Amino acid sequence: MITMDNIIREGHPTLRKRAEKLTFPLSEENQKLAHDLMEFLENSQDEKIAEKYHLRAGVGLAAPQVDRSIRMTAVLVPGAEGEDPIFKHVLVNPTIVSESVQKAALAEGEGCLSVDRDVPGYVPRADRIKLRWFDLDGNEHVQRLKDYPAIVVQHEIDHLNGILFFDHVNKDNPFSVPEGTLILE
Ligand code: SB7
Ligand code: NI
Repeated sequence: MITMDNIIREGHPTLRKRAEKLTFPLSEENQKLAHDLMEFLENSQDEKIAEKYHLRAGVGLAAPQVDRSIRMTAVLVPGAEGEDPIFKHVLVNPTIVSESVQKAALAEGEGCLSVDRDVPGYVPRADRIKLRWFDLDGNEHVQRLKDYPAIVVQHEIDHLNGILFFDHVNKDNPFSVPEGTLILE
């Protein structure tokens, strides 16, 4: 299983690389990675397991964060208690087909499992995206996402392109955002 010891941190060169596109069929090794990434998210969101293994809770984990420079990421946005997850998929070769002009940022700012410090500030992103990806069997999917799930997916795709969330924070005034940006509570 993946634990925090397997997650590379800010300063590691892999986090700044553009990750490689995958081809199908996926290798056994990459299929196992897909499973392990999603298992980490499930474990990290289970209070008991997270405490036992000292896992920080996460809604996403991208392959480069475990030092595998390939275009794969797991996303697990939980639903309300007892409800199904809002978005739970391993994305292979994800791309944003189109995005809204409307920007949005989380009121809380963002954090990252690869960043061991608090970086305050708004991270302006597209509020709505049309996402295209492949599943583990090589089937293509297209889905529209908005607000929080859209922001999480953009954070994960950034990892595949060597970008970290604080790259988007305004250096002079971390809480200034483009005019009209929605602030999501
Ligand atoms: C806040 C947190 C995340 C995405 C968007 C807003 C995910 C944090 C976990 N990760 O480091 C995943 O890359
Ligand atoms: Ni991250």
